[in-house]
Amino acid sequence: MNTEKWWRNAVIYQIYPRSFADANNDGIGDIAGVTSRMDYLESLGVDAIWLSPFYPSPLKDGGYDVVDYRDVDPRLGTLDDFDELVVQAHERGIRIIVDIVPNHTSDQHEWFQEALAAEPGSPERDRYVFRKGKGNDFSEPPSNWMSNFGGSAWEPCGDGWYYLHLFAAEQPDLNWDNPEVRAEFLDILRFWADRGVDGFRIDVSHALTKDLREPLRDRREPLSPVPEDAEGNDPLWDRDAVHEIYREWRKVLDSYNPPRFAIGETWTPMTHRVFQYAQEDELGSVFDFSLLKSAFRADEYRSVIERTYEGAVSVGASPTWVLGNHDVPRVASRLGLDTGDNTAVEHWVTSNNTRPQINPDVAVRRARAAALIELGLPGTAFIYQGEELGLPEDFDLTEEDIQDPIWERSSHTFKGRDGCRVPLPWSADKAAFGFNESGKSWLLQPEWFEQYAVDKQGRPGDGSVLSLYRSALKLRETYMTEDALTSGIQWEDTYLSQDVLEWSLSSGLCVIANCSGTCAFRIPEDYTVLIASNSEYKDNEIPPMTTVWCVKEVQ
Ligand code: TEU
Ligand code: CA
Repeated sequence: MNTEKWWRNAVIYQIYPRSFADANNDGIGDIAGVTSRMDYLESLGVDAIWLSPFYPSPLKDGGYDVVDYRDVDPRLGTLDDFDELVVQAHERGIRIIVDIVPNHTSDQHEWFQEALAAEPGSPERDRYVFRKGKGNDFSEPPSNWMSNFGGSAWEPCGDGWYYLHLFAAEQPDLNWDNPEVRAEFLDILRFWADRGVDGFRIDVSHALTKDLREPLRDRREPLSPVPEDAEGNDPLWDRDAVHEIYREWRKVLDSYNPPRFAIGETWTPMTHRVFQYAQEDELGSVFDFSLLKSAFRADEYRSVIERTYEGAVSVGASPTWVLGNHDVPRVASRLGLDTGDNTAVEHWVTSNNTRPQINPDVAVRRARAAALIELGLPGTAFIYQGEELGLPEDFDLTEEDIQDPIWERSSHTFKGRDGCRVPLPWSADKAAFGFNESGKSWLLQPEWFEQYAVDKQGRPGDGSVLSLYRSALKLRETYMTEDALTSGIQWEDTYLSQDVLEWSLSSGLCVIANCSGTCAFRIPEDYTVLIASNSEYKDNEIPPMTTVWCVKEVQ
């Protein structure tokens, strides 16, 4: 048994700390707020929480611009608060994962400030990527590389020199060819592991190393974050050399008892290359966003599930499943986008700043059904805060409210990413819906958050999304065994319809998802239904857009 590898069938809950709970009433969620809600997390039944960055930061990218990797932002608390969080979580058997952002620092980081003040060619500048511009007056950027957030990836310093940033200009990229940078991050990992942290989520883990040989190579499609060379030779993304870094990290992570968990965020096409990050001597786990990107269709779900499972297992890892995070519109809206031919789900990334047309009833039914698909799969399942409440995306934020840099700098998603970062509703009748007691909130909550509040949900049998999640997580304790994970997903092709997805696990759990928008299907009498994604379910008939978990009677 893999008792050391606790994450193999774990449910990991993602917390965006600024928006979870605010203990000191200043309108910004904080570490003590997370600790204050530990009973809630325990009653939900999660195995671990992953905290998005809480480090000191000017918040030019929601905290993914770090000034000090070994401290807590004073607005979010102190290291003592963090230590207390670890104690409280561990007492309840909940593990803690922190976010490491190694591709770039904040421009306010001491190292970058030193680099700006230092001479070109100095050791201070060599921690980042500085290059002279092209042309007689150096007025052209050193290459055609583009930032993921729009515009050139090269920011001019004013003296003919430029620095590289694959995200916001306030997020200069580190130079991972520099041994000092490598040593620093090994030390940061030790700092948090020594404080009792159980694992790490690695931000843009496929970036880090770049091809910085002169002359710099232009990219064919400068903006695309998709590697243009499938075999590790893109100048920026998913280069072979990045794996050396993680082999070094793994030695540090394995020097702890138990070994520390790590998962790479590798937002790149799902090819065999992605799973290299999940090799045992590297990070050991990698995010797979295919389920999140999939249309709500049986055939598409089946092919992404097969690919994810096989890819992970081929390197000895456990598959990972995600329906949402702080970067994408919430699943309870996203799945209601395409009411027609059901193929337009990708639309949310290229929405050109037009308001998506959502059918809310379809969205919520599908989100419930998708939850039981996700949680019915063996492997590591992620829940993004608020998903367990069925919380939809807030598309009504005003220009003054929005803080996400994507909003100004690219047409990545409609209104950027803040619509999924609105502070959670805890109590329907309180100011700021119980996010704090002052009623202040760094992002205004819409009035309709009331109906999604935690205290409006979760009573056994109330048919709420929260009850659904709690029941599903409870059932996972019985059915998501190590044997179910290693024996694999047995697909049943034989009956019903092409709109129906059915698989079973060696533990006896059988999952049936009806992805049809209109037809109901009757399942045989010898199936006992344990849980259904919507409360209309009765008499072994699965309504449209519904998933059930069942067990077959033993003959
Ligand atoms: O995201 C990595 C990333 O590639 C994002 O640009 C992603 O493609 C996009 O948000 C999808 O809509 C990570 C963090 O999750 C994100 O919040 C940060 O902004 C980014 O890294 C830079 O640190
Ligand atoms: Ca606060």
